[in-house]
Amino acid sequence: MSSTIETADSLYADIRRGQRRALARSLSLLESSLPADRELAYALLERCQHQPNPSWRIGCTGPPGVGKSTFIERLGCILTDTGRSVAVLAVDPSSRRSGGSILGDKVRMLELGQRANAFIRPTPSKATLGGAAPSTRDAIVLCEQAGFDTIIIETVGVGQSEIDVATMVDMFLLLALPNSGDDVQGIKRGIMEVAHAVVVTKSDLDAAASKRSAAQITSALRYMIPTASDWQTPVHVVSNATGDGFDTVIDALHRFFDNTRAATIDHQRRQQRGEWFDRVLSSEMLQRLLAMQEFRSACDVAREQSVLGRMAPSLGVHRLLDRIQMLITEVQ
Ligand SMILES: Nc1nc2c(ncn2[C@@H]2O[C@H](COP(=O)(O)OP(=O)(O)O)[C@@H](O)[C@H]2O)c(=O)[nH]1
Ligand SMILES: [Mg+2]
Repeated sequence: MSSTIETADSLYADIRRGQRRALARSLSLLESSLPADRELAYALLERCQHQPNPSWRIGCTGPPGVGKSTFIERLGCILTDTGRSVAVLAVDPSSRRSGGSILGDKVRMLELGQRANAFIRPTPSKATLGGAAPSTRDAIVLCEQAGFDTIIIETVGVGQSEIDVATMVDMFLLLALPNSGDDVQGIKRGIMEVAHAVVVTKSDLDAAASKRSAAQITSALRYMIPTASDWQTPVHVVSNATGDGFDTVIDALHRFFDNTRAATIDHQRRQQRGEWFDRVLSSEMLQRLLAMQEFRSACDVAREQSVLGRMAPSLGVHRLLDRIQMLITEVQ
């Protein structure tokens, strides 16, 4: 135990000194499921200090191939040029299978990755809690402790995971492809509703198609519930290849973080932390209980009764939990 404390102390000190290797190692600890690593990760989180100046937490979503990585690379370079320090947490859908295909993203963010005030980190996506690994929320905190004032999260372009990322950032960007059709490219309403800005990419390919898309999205947004009462979701048209349109995106970031939402971000983060607490509580509680042999056996017995039709499943669970509650009360 004391060696855990010592290691956590020195690791945390190295993170605060801005040592990339220490930060990378800490993020690996967060992702690890080994008990010793988890202990150390928690010891690190215990040491994290409140950051007086809130960072910019930006989420970036959109279908595969829309240009998220390329967009983040360019945006990150512009932001580091203006003195910000940028950490990118990329979520790679295939890393679980191949164990290393994130290389593709790393290569694409080559320029940003070389900057002194940037840090790029692939995050393995664990299936259980959506496209961003459960550890991503803690990873954000550690990057901030390391001094990064801008955290950008790239998400996988599928379903629920996109919405999940929206609950861990301040500003959520949705990237969309230019299209020539007359529908809103099947972008799911739920995602549009949580986006703080929509960015149509690849305007260098067909400027007219990009404009058309932007107009369609703008009109679709009119019929949706606004993300926040004081913020109107802008629709930008950019080229990640040439950099066209990025000035409007940067302008929107400043309006969002410096003016409009500055007062409410703290409140929003409190709410996010509360909701995250509830989610971790319900998932961890079950895991811990199931790891206890007595509970597991009682659970198996009650389940079997339900399977055999001797007891309604709802009743089985109810009786089981009644017994647990009685046991806890007796111990007290
Ligand atoms: N012409 C053009 N190609 C782009 C643009 N943005 C991205 N791409 C290309 O689109 C492909 C997918 O980009 P990537 O950033 O990996 O998309 P992601 O899957 O959303 O991260 C790559 O080959 C990029 O070079 C753009 O603005 N213009
Ligand atoms: Mg990508």
